Amino acid sequence: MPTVRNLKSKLTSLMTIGVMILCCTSQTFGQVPSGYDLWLGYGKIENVELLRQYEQAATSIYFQNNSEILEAAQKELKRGLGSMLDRAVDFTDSFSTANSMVIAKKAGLDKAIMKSVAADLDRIGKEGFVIKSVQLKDKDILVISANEDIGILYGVFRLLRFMQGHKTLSSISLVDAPKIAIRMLNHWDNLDRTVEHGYAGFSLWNWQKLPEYIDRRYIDYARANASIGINAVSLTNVNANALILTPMYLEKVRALAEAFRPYGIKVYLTARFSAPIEIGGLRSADPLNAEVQQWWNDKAEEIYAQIPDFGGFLVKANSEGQPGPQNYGRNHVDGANMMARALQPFDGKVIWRAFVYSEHDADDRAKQAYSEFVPYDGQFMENVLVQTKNGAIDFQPREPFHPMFGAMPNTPLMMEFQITQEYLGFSTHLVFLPKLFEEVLDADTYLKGKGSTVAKVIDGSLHDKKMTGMAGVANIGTDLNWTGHPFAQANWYGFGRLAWDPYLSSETIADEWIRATFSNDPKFVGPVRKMLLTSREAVVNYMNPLGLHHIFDTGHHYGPGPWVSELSRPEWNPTYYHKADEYGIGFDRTPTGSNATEQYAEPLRSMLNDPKTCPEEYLLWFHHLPWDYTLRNGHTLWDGIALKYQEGVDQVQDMRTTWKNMEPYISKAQHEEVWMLLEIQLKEARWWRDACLLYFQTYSKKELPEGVEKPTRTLEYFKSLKFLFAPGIRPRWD
Ligand code: GCV
Repeated sequence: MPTVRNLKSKLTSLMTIGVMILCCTSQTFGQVPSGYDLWLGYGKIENVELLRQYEQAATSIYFQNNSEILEAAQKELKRGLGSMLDRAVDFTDSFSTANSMVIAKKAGLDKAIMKSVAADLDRIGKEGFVIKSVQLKDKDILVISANEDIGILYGVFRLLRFMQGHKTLSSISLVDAPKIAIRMLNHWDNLDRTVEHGYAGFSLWNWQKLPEYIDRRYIDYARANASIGINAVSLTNVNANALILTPMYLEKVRALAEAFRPYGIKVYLTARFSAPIEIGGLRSADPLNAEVQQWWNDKAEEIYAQIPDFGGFLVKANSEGQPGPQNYGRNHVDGANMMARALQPFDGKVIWRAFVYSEHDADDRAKQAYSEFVPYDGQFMENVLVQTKNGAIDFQPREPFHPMFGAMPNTPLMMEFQITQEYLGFSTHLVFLPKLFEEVLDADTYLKGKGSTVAKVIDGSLHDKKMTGMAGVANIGTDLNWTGHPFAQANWYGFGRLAWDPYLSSETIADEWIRATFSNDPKFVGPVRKMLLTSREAVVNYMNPLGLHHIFDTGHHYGPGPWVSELSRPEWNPTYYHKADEYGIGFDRTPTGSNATEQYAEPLRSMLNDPKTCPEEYLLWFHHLPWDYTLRNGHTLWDGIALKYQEGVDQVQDMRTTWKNMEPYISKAQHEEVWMLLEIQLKEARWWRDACLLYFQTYSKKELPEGVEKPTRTLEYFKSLKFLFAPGIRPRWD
């Protein structure tokens, strides 16, 4: 049996070898060193006219710096401008009319400047900023101002991005503030540094070297987050280990919190419900037991003594075998409120996850979270947010929005997106997720009439809520480029941008990211933007077209497994979800089936209930239909499914063609890296198409329509594939 020490040293040597390989070979193969910079590479400005303009703005920069956040902002400006202008940049701390740029909080602004920005400052709250070209004594001065330090930091990052996008500064006027309060990354990082469903190496958190050793990456991670407005991170897996709450780990958490604080980021931890037993020596974790309550009160006090701005607890309880209040005959309100009471004196939050389903409940899994949580609306304490996945099953390539959104008007509902690509081809497939996020946020719940979008639930405007949040399950690890696939950086970036403003378009986000990361050349930006924007539909087509879902291979979710039917829990089997038989395919969630549609408001409910009005992208999510059912384009359902799978493969081919043509605009190494990944993506898209069609064909008994390539392998071959060591699941060392 491997010992813990054994395991640690194996991990360390594997990582060292990994880094060595990457460093030695990255010029020709694998990850490209410049990928480390993310979207903060600040490439030199070559355009003479722009350069002159930016130079002019940077001639004399008044920067009022008197806090660690402002220090971070100033350093970033120095770094960003220095790199883009290719010269050292200095600051002055004495204001004069000779300044070309003025960066100061409201309280430190010159009266004349103040006049020009006062009204803006009044409407941007604590985290917003103003960037404006202001005329002073016939001279244009670029002003960045805010009410608080953090607004200045966000403003600096925005100005730099503005320049990275090669935009002109003349008459610039940007006034912006986040629309969501808690903008958070959820790391599913284990204490042994494996990452559940992580595909970019090991966990960033080097628990063994903390608290003394502050890895440079912690700072760069914080910079990247702050640049897109992320202000909260939960460090540990929701499948939690209670040890993180012990003194030995808390001092390490404190060191991370201190590293992140200058970037406006609060640290949260996942709290294992049974911690009072596991590390507290109690015999129970019953939330109504006075000793248990006292244990959590004391724990909160202990944490805040070390980390005064600690964010709070993220909790997965009574879900997939995790302990929770139901183990003691109590409910989610009892559990969440017990922790909320402990955190309340310190302004801490409880983020209680609604990802629950039970094998003992024969009802449709898609209905269970709603049934379990909606009756508790209004009963949670004020510092509790209920975190709900975007869809009712589990981060599928496409899901209808979760019906809980909008259905709990008296409870803050926090969105949980998954940035790591558990069901989207891992970090090997190029899939631009802001397109998926945007689709969910734009979806209309109709709960308060037309236009009651999910975005309005999340930003609190639908039910007038101040406490709001959006979380993304991080796709970040120790890989040189952080996210495995260089384009997966766009998903981290895009998540942050949408958490800041859930109304941003995926097109804007793609455009910003491409320019900041690669190039401003229109011959590159245009085609690559188009490639990003179609990539999500491609993955839906070659994995789960027309509303099919959860037909992934078991546990690791790598590749297709529609045939899997013998797992112990019914709702873990793909056959539970597609229900293919000789008659047809799909899950009947209308009143003739599970009636999950009743959880949606009218007129959406009726629209979904009728296959003729149900959007076709959700058809088999809500309906079980015959193989010869006629789709809107006139194809039979069987032909339509087959053609969609083919379309997905063709779209990946197109992505490759696009990328091939991009060779002149980026480095050879950058090009090669993505090219190799697209090759794998194409291979795996074909695998999905062939395996699924061969399997479903055993029921449809129909030929593949014209235009669909014939599989070159048998169904038995695909079924025989086993992936004991697929990434994202805990490695086995024996
Ligand atoms: C962290 C899915 C994943 C699990 C994950 C769970 C969750 O079921 O496969 O690995 O657990 O979601 O979100 O809690």
